[in-house]
Amino acid sequence: MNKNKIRSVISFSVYALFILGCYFGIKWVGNQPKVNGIPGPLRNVLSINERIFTAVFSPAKKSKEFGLDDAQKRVRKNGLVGMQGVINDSNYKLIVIKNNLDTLFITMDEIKKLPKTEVIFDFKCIEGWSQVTHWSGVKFSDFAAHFNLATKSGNTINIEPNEDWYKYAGLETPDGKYFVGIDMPSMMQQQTILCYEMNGKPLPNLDGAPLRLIIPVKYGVKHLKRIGKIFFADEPPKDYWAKYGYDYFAGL
Ligand SMILES: Nc1nc2c(c(=O)[nH]1)N[C@H]1C(S)=C(S)[C@@H](COP(=O)(O)O)O[C@H]1N2
Ligand SMILES: [Mo]
Repeated sequence: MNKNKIRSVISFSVYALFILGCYFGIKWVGNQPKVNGIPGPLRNVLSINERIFTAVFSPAKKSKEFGLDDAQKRVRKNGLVGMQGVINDSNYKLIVIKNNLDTLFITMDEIKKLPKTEVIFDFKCIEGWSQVTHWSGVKFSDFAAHFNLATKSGNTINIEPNEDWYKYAGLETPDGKYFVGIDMPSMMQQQTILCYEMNGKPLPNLDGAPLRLIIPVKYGVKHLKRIGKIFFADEPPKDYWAKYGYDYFAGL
């Protein structure tokens, strides 16, 4: 064989080995035990992402905000899981499980008495669309400080990440059909709000009335509409879309 032929044989073999490697590699990943709906090795990549994000995440860092004129007047209504029927302020109480011994039932009047903040940001859905939208409500960190939530001591004074914090908050619709789990640093971030107004007006039913989560550091999937219950845990609470293989952290 001349030099050129040898070169062709070598490059063909390398190529063939590469293809075989890919084939068996993908097969191997696909055959690994599933963790939360996707093969373990892929889940590990997502978990590593989550660890890196969490390590560099600071609640002091803000998502980009926009002006009033940038905000869409016609806001998309996307996910409708857990949104059957209508709930008014008057027949609503937010259930907050502080810990095993203590559950609060909080009215919209109590929530609206707390300082109001607004946020105008680029709302991004994992499906690919985004729009600048305008929301108002109470900062979750103010709400937590007022009712002494999210901490094991039941004395919520420090909004910087600390050992006293539970690691996660879990939120669910009143019917329990849609649910999310969120890491506490993102929950306590200063732009995360329990929201009851959109474009300066009471939140329309399908946008999440009477109360929804707005959390600009996360993709849309985490912005739970119509909050029925909030609880705290050190283990990741169940999460609707993570169950189908989406990234649990869903950070931006
Ligand atoms: N209760 C409830 N909240 C939900 C969903 C849902 O299906 N049910 N979908 C989520 C998803 S995927 C997105 S993108 C946003 C959409 O919010 P919007 O309808 O206000 O645009 O809501 C989130 N919150
Ligand atoms: Mo979404």
